[in-house]
Formats: sequence, structure tokens, C-alpha cells
Amino acid sequence: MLIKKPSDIRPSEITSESNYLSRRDFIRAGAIAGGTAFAPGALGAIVPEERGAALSDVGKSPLSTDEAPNSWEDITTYNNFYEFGTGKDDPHRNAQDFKTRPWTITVDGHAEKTGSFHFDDFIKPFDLEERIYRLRCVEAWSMVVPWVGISLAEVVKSFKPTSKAKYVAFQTLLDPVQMPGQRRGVLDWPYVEGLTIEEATNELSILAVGIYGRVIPNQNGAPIRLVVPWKYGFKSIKSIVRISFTERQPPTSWNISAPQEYGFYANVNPEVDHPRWSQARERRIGAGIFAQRQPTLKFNGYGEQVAHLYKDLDLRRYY
Ligand SMILES: Nc1nc2c(c(=O)[nH]1)N[C@H]1C(S)=C(S)[C@@H](COP(=O)(O)O)O[C@H]1N2
Ligand SMILES: [Mo]
Repeated sequence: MLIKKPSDIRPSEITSESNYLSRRDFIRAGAIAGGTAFAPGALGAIVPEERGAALSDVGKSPLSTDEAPNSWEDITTYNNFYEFGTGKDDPHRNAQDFKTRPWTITVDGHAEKTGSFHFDDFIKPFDLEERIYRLRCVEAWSMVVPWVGISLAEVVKSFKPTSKAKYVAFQTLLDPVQMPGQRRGVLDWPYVEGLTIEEATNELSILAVGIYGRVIPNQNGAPIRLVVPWKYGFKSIKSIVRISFTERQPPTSWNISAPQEYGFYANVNPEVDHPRWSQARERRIGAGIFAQRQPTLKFNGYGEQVAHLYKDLDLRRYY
């Protein structure tokens, strides 16, 4: 593991374009990236380490927010990824050596096209886009993250789901050897999540493979994770190995764990409190300790794109 003092890091290591990659080279990028973002330095300070390889051909999106993104440091050291521990700083420390190559994604269920695909082949047909989205955790903190991803709608359509496909289910890797958190019964492993097919094909839903134009760090869900910005963060499942088209609503990890606290829909909603805390306001990470908690927006501010999906749903009952 490389440990560097901040003064040893040349700006070129962070911004160099010499190792820009085409999507075809993504597989090598992941191998180079290794996942590392930060390592504890002398005296316990956190100092920047090598960042993942830069991604090329990343388009911009009108769906991005113009709010200021959180720093790379905030986004990659304050994480929820229980497979690597339940503390916010556990994932970035414990996921450094997580192997995301080779990586296979299996697509099954009610679709014309199914099968197992190498990560590279899986993402190759799709355009990489930057999507700067707000992320609102159910724990009442938030961030703004400049994801790089592919459209989930495009992915779903490419597998030609049949009329029986009413939901899309996702599963995280099960590997207790690499994921120390899976040796403890905090959740039912593997982590599973799901969306309705309408949610999965909404223009906002993406599968993210990068952050800040670089290969996504392990702690953020490498090599590929879901991002559904109008729902609480726990819906955005990390390190996906299986995508299934189902007729029935699939089980979801936090709902299994505490059904009275976490529903299937989990739309960000300041009007429906968590049984143990208010959801009316949120703490923006990086805003400083004296900053006021800011009001939480319904659907995390994405109502224009998604409110129609829920016009006939009682959001108190289907929380
Ligand atoms: N497999 C898996 N996916 C997960 C989680 C997890 O523990 N395991 N945590 C979720 C929660 S609660 C949040 S808020 C987001 C956090 O994503 P980030 O660490 O990239 O900010 O990931 C979600 N996806
Ligand atoms: Mo969360």
C-alpha cells in the first residue's frame, strides 16, 4: 500500500490525462485503480493516496444539480457499506484490497436476453455520463456526488424484459472472506435491493462506475452500483453481481431487517418521519459543524422527474 504525505503528491497524479482510458480499457483501469483512495499516514492522519484511473468519453447531463459537489475526501471516507463494517470510516479502510476484477454480473428472470457477463462487456454498449446528484441517507445526512454512470433504463431495455417483468432485483457480492462485515449477522447477506420496472427505467436511475471522472473506489461500491437519487441511500445497492427481472416485489435487506422502519419504496419524504427520528431536515456533510440542518425536499428534490410514479400511492403506507 502506498502511503504518501500530501506534500509528496504532485498535482499531475491527481489531474494527469496521460492515463485517460477508453471504455474498452476499463478492465485495465480497474486493475490499476485497485480501489485505494486514502491510507492512514503517520500520526493517524488521513492523507490522500493514489486515486483511481481517469475515465474518458464522459458526457455531461442536464439532470445534474448545480449544487457544489462534496469533496473526494468526504465522498470516499464517510460511507455506509456494512459488508466492510458499520462505522462510517470502516469501508475506506477495510475495502482497500477488495478484488473487483474479474467481476461477473448475472442477468436472469423475465427477459428475452439473460446470462452472465464480464463487467467490461456488460458496460461496453452504454455511454458514460456524469450525473451530479444529491444523496440523502435515511440517517438524515446528505451529500452531493458527481457520479459517472450508465443509464439503467438503457441497460434494462437492452435485456428486453417481458411483460411479466414488474420489478428489477439487485444483489451484492456474497464473499465473507473478503467482506468482514458478512461474518457478522448485522444484515441477512447478501445485501439485496429492488425497484419497480418503472423506477428502474426512469431517466434518473443509473448504474455508477465512477466518481469525479475516475474509477469508483471500492468503498463506494466498485465496480458497479445502483444510484436512485430520489430514494434513501440504502436503495442504492453497491458492488452488484446479479440483476433479476421478477414478477413479484423482491425482498430488500433493510425491509427484512426492520420492516416497520424501512419500506420497499423508501422515497425521500420530509412528511413521513422515521419511527425513531424526524426526516424533515438533513445535515449536509462538509457544511461545517456550525451549519444549520437544511430542509429535506420531497423526493430529494427530484419530484419533477418521479412524482408521477407515485400519484396513486399512499406514501405514508408505502414508505
Ligand atoms: N451492498 C451495500 N450497499 C449499500 C449499503 C450497504 O451497506 N451495503 N449501504 C447503503 C446506504 S445506507 C447508503 S447511504 C449508500 C451510501 O453510499 P456511499 O457510501 O457511496 O455514499 O450506500 C447504500 N448501498
Ligand atoms: Mo443510508
